[in-house]
Amino acid sequence: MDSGIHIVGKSGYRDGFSTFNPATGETLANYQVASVDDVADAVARARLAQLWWSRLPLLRRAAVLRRVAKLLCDAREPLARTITSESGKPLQEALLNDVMVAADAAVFCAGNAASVLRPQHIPHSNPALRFKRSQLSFEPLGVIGIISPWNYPLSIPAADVFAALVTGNGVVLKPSELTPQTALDFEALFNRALDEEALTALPRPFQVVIGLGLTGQALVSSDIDKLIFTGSVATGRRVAVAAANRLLPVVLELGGKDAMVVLDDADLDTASSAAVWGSMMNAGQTCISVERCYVHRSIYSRFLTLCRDKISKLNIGDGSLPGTDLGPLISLAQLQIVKKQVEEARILGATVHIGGEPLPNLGPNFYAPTLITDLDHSMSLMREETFGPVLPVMPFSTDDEAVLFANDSEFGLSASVWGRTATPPPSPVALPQVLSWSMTSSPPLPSAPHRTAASRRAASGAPMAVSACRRWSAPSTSMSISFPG
Ligand code: TXE
Repeated sequence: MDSGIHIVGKSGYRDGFSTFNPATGETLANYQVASVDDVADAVARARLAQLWWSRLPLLRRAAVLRRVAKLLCDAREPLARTITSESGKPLQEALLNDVMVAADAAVFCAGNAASVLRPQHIPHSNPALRFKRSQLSFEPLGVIGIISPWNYPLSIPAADVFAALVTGNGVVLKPSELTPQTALDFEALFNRALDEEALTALPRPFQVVIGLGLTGQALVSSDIDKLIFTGSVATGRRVAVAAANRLLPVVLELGGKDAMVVLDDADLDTASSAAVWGSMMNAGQTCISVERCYVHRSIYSRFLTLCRDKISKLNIGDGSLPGTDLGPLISLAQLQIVKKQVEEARILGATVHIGGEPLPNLGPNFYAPTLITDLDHSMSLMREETFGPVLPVMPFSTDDEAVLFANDSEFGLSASVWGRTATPPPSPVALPQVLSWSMTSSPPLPSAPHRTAASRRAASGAPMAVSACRRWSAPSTSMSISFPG
């Protein structure tokens, strides 16, 4: 049960698998794996549906999304329960960071698609084209493939699903094998919204295929027109190679090692709360979580005392129980990654102030929230994505040193700087690899990219942004002639 799933059958392909509650280890459900043919069928259905869906006026597609937002809000409690049972996160996080973020994304896409996709006049001054008018319009690409992870099983795919659909595309989603039910519930909810909008035509533009990595591979090789993949660097690299082989445009979001910098004039109570929340939320399994914290030497020991105190008060347990602050990790495999990084750091001289070990008495995948210091950048804990409830803190002496530390990473996704000055010295310009930057730690907004084009290996593309709809469209130029008189 290492990976959190149990494969029934020899190859795990054309067979079935089971899902487990990460808090208790109990079996949740069994699923059939979608084969290459099943994936091809789903893509063909989405393509057929795209014909009628793309011909609907944009306002009608937006109305469907608004209906989805309402249904998400109405079904928030059962949806949150499903998310918690599959992912382990506390119910309030499932509600706020998955269900409500998804509803927000639906409303945002519905409200902004028309202006983002509005055709644009292309001005020119060529006298030879005096009687010609050019226009740039944004046509849907066709069918978008989405491969998504387990850490935000609803909000991560939903933002992309909505942007792609409102633009007039069909969508085929392959969710993580650890959280398939959330995706199936989402698909059912979207289809209900179609019915309620009197759009009962079949087939449906949004299709979900369930399976393991091979099903994802089948989607990459299928007849889709663009792909977004969110997951690990290793799998992302394989996906990029497979996509390159067939010249499939692909957007990759592969995680991060986000730095938090606390300046000497920061409000320590607020900054320490943010560090604890930013590193522990969703048991640290967030691509924009606080993975490294750099604190000015003059406030370092006070900051550590505050963090230690706040971590010691966290209520660890089954996320479905009221009052739980911190749930389990998603799987034993994820727990092993965290354990290995902390152990290695300890052997190399790190000091664990609190935590630093699994909590098997609570369940198979629990890891104690951990505060750790005496670190350096040779340690995997400071270089590789940890994706666990660990807050590593290092002191710095000057702003330049803080910037050097923050930039010393192969990843680049987001960062935060904490201080009282309106424009802190380590500005976004000084953190060149950071793709989004904030004075606070916050959940992503549908209107702002937290994933942007980058040469760093973490991300490419900015799907959760105002421009998201354009990413799922093909800009096309048309020219018309109008002679005077
Ligand atoms: O990811 P995988 P895993 C990071 C995090 C974590 C690590 C591993 O550090 O420890 O990745 O997580 C599908 N072709 N993130 O193992 O394997 C798979 O079925 C096509 C960061 O869960 O990358 C699932 O749907 N698809 C991240 C998805 O890829 C394939 C969130 C992700 O699985 C495939 C999650 C293949 N060959 C993990 N193999 C973030 N950025 O938030 C697997 N898949």
